[in-house]
Amino acid sequence: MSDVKNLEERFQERIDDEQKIEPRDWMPDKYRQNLIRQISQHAHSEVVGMLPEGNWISRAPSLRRKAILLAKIQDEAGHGLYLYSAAETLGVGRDQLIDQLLTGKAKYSSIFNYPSLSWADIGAIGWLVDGAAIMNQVMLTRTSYGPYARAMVRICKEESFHQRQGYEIMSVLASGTEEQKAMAQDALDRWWWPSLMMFGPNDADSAHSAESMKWKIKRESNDELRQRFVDRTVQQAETIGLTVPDPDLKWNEERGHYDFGPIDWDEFWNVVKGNGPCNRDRMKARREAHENGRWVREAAAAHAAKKAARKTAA
Ligand code: FAQ
Repeated sequence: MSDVKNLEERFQERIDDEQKIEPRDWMPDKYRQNLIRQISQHAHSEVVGMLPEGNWISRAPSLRRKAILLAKIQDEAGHGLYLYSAAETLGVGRDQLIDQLLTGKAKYSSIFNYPSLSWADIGAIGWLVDGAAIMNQVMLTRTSYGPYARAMVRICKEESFHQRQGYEIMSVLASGTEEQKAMAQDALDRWWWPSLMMFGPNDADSAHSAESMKWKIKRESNDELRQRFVDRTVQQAETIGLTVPDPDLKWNEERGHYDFGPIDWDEFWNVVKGNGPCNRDRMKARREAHENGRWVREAAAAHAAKKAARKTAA
């Protein structure tokens, strides 16, 4: 048996035995590359994901709502940082990852290419987008790569607070005036289908799933997680008197799940390829932020170099 085959078999045994893989452990190159891809796209999503909500900081309806929204958005920045750090443990530089985002080589979640048009959208983002994010990320607290799994534990705790604050905004609006209720319903109508798309293509069309499941990077499939999200969220909508915008939605007694209508995959791929309503704006905002932060990075690097030189001289 060749050495690499031997190593690969031992690696798979460790995965099957539920051992965590740590940065200095041997791993197949494809495992490393798959993780760098997923973790960095996840990090980019957290950072780009600040933009739709950032749009409402100055227009939050009260000081309390503004403080909560600011804290939530800062949490997302923190998630991006933990995730970039986790990706760096795999031997890739942060500059390289950011460059991949800014040049359009790396993806970020399709959901952040939709506009936040009203205050109710901030409720819908917390309720549905963070709700979908947690549904997917709870399994990632048990992912096989140690640094990613550990980052996800804290992220999930924070996402859970985000989901509740979004649902609370929606429930206050839904029990308010007719106009407020209509605003909440309109936000649900616009964010529902894009939220279902967040889970990625159907299992049959998911390029990475087979390998990611074998290596326990993912532990549940895109469709399983999407179904769980639908089952849970439909009941939450009913509780606050809102209607999920899907005429085909129906409880299926036999399956013990809701059946739901077809997802518009053309829309999904169109958004992923850069043609969603806000893709260009999002990338422009990120590129400008990167340029505007250049002097801070340069000053920090100069400071670090001076400190290191002083240490060597001492
Ligand atoms: N958008 O083979 P699969 C958040 C791509 S965080 C764009 O099924 P995989 C927090 C996929 O990359 C939200 N692209 O891929 C927050 C692949 O392309 P590639 C992000 C998508 O990786 C809340 C291709 O399609 N969460 O929301 C999407 O096995 C509020 C084939 O797909 C994570 O990143 C999509 N929706 O499964 C922040 C969680 N779906 O790379 C602010 C970690 C798929 O070959 C405010 N990631 N693609 O070029 C994962 O769990 C997985 O990567 C999946 C996709 C499940 C997203």
